[in-house]
Amino acid sequence: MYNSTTSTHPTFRHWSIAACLAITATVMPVEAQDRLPYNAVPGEIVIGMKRTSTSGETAQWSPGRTVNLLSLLGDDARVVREISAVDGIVVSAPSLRTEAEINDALGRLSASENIYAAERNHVYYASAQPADPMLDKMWFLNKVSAFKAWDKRSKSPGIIVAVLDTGIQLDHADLKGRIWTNIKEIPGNGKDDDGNGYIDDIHGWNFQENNNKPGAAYRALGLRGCKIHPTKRIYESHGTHVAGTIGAVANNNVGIAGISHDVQIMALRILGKPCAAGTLDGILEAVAYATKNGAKVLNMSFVRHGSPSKLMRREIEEAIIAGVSVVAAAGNDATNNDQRQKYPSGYRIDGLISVAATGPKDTLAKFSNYGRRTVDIAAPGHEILSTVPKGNNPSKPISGYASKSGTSMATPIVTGAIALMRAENPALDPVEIEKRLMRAIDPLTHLKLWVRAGGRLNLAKSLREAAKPVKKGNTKRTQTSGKEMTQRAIGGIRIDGGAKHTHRPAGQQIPDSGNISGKSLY
Ligand SMILES: [Ca+2]
Ligand SMILES: [Ca+2]
Ligand SMILES: [Ca+2]
Repeated sequence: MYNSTTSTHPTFRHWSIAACLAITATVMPVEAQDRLPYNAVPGEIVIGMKRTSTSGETAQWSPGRTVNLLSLLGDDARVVREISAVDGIVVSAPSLRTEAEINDALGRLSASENIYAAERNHVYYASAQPADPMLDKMWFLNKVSAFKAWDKRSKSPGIIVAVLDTGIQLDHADLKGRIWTNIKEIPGNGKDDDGNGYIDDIHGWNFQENNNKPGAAYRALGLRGCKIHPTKRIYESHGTHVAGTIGAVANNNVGIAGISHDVQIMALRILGKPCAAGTLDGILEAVAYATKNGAKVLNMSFVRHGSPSKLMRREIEEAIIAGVSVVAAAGNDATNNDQRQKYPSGYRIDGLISVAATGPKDTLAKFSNYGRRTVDIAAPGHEILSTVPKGNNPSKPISGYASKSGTSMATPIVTGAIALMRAENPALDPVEIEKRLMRAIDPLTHLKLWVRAGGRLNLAKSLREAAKPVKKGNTKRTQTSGKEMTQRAIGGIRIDGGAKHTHRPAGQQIPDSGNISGKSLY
């Protein structure tokens, strides 16, 4: 703090009392979850002098000139404090009220020969509060205690997350540097350099069209009944939306922040035209590809009603045995999955986590499927803001944002949480990850009826659970474990012990009766 008796700078001496008072008023702790109601301190201007010597100590700012300069800011302008390290001062100018008045004064100050710059006193936040302008609209971050979690860990740069979905806009401004790159493959030489069976697979693979372009396709607009619009075309957006929720770049002053601020997203395009559908063959190949090429989490925001696939079950089991966590959407039919199975979320395999969706009031979203035995956990899935490709240029999409609702949107929130957990404690296998994730929920009475965990994801608690050391040989069932399956011989995988039917009780309030915008695709 400025002290008038020891200052070597006579210019500031007579403003010292005002400086002390003002400092008391402006220096305040910024809680991690709070934001100030302004982005610059009202009425405050920071003035920095030009450097006139290499030491930077000698500001050629005479007292007379100072008075003249400050008079530009009004009669009641006063120095709030000195920033001696940069030969500068903070000035309060309460009479400058409008944006135009402030800009005019800043312009005239900056034109002065001795002043290097005059600027608004902008507010910055601790890194756990990312500087992404759309953060205020991401209601679900507070709900899952993301800000608290990010104080502990916000990045998982070594973790590869495979997104099995539509294509992803690989050059989206908020996904820059977050798309996995296969460093063992030389791009564009027509050879399978790493011998993994895929030629020039740099960021993943397009299993829909069997090529190395897993970007978001510009395709005919889908209509009801999987018909397509005769002329109108659109970028597919589901995969980009999922990818952004998992790992959009934080602190880049653009758009949103992903659950993990640094992660590698492997783009595996298994869904596509005509109605954002995929087929078993592509999914099997994609699961195998992800497993062989280092993924630690698979995001499966898609679903099929009806009979299970033995092939897919085996592929998922093998992925989990190889150390890959699998996260799958429960589906959006508002039905009981214990009675009417959906896959892949319905495979009752430890290490595969099926996800229901909740809304801002922490109640089950009205579209969400549920099942006390076959749906594991709930996470926010209503009006989730994330990245999407936009525009009408078929060769270059615009980086956009949109809100979508669905268990497809809840699933990547859990996936992002698992990426952070796996970075926090690399010793955890998928079975252990699931146990700890289920244990770390916020218990909610009404969700006991709908999901096995009886609650909603809590990111901060999940990270705390993840940090605990692994107890060797601990096979005790967790309190929330209700899969009641027999242990298989290998890898902690359990097989289905038979589903007990549960019904949505009559009179139970159906939550989130507000408008659900965006398409609930799966
Ligand atoms: Ca290859
Ligand atoms: Ca190659
Ligand atoms: Ca961002």
